[in-house]
Amino acid sequence: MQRRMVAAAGLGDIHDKILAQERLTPADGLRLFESPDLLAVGYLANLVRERLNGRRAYFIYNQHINYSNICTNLCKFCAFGKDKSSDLAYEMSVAEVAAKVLERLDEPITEIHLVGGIHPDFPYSYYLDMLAAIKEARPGIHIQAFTCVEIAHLAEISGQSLEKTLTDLVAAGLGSIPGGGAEVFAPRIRKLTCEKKLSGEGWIEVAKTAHRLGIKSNATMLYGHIETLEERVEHLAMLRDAQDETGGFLTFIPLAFHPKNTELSQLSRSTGVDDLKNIAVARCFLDNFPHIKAYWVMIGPKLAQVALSFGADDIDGTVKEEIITHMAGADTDQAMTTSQLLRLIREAGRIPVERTTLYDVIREY
Ligand code: V47
Repeated sequence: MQRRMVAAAGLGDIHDKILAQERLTPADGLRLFESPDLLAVGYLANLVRERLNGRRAYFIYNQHINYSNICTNLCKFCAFGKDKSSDLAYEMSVAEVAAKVLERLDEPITEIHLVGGIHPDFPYSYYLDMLAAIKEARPGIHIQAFTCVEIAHLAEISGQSLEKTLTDLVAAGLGSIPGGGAEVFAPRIRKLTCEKKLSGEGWIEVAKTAHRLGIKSNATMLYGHIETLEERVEHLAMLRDAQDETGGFLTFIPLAFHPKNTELSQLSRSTGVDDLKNIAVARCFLDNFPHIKAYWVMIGPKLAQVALSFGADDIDGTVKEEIITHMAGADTDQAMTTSQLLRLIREAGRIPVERTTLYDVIREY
């Protein structure tokens, strides 16, 4: 029956490729994005998802800390970054960051997700001290910190190579790198929305350098603003090529653009169909990525739950104190409890698995 549904959607040849574990071309990726048949695309993605991850759905007990929103890039799609002179600008001292960690020592947090803007004045030592202070406050914790954009900035201010910078960061406590800052790699999009930001090639270079040093990282794509479907596929193809070279990416997270309080506030929010398509096409196209994450903060817990049958095998985590998306108008909660996550996953017919950052299993429920 499914075979007939996929054939009726004109995707029979892509179905055959997926069954044969044959790589999809960019033209195939584009056809999946263009297909009006969400269920057919979702069915294909679910085949890949279940082949790679069975019925498991991962989550993590994590804490987000955004050490400062002061940023020199001021990207048009971002409501978080502020000029130093803004009334809404803030920065945390190293002691304040450590205090945030100490506040929650009674919770079984396994990961700190630590990112911020491109600060004009913080010295290199601030970043190393911050990692060390977090480790001192909570020695067993895994710190997933600094997007590739921040790492390129740290290399610049330290006057060192990317390799040496990453080695310093790991020595101070860095465990892995989150997927932010990728946006859409196409130069056209970067020029129109984030001209000052590290280029797409630069982002990939930082990720690949980290991978060569044994540091794992994630990847994202910010969709639903002014990018074309071709540019989305191009972005995915660049990630797939990089992953072929290094194998260091853990998970891909499509990020739904939230327009409120941004310079693109005239745009509308993404639709549910587009949110699910981004998950599903990514799952079909990124055949060398072990995981695809439906970040509930961005698409809402209800759609993230449905996404677990459209290619996603991870729903992120407890999060707590999410700022970046909420500044841009997200109406989701700022945190979820383990029991809320378990309920979402179980009702989706999946097996909840609490994981570490590196996808080691802590507990299968
Ligand atoms: O880098 C900025 C994006 C990212 C908006 O690696 C926006 O596991 C939507 O990368 N609407 C930060 N998105 C979030 C991020 C992330 C989140 C959760 C898990 C992981 C992971 C990574 O959010 C930024 C930027 O790409 N962003 N502004 C906005 N208005």
